Amino acid sequence: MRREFHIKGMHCESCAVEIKEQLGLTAGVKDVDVTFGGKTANVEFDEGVVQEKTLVKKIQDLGYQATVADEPQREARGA
Ligand SMILES: [Cu+2]
Repeated sequence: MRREFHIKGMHCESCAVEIKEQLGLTAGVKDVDVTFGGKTANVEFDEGVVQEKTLVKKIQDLGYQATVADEPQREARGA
């Protein structure tokens, strides 16, 4: 599944890079895109391996506030 997370506390582009790297190292995460300007992380992950709350905690552990965006992103691709 793919979920968007709102992130607070990023103060520069390297914050976004750090979050992207750390989420990318998390088991079950397939793809991560973090935008500093948009204050979001868009994460594709295997929900059988890792859960949203785990991803939120990962981001929090890095020193940022994270919440799951209310609207799940709908993907055209199947599965
Ligand atoms: Cu920074």
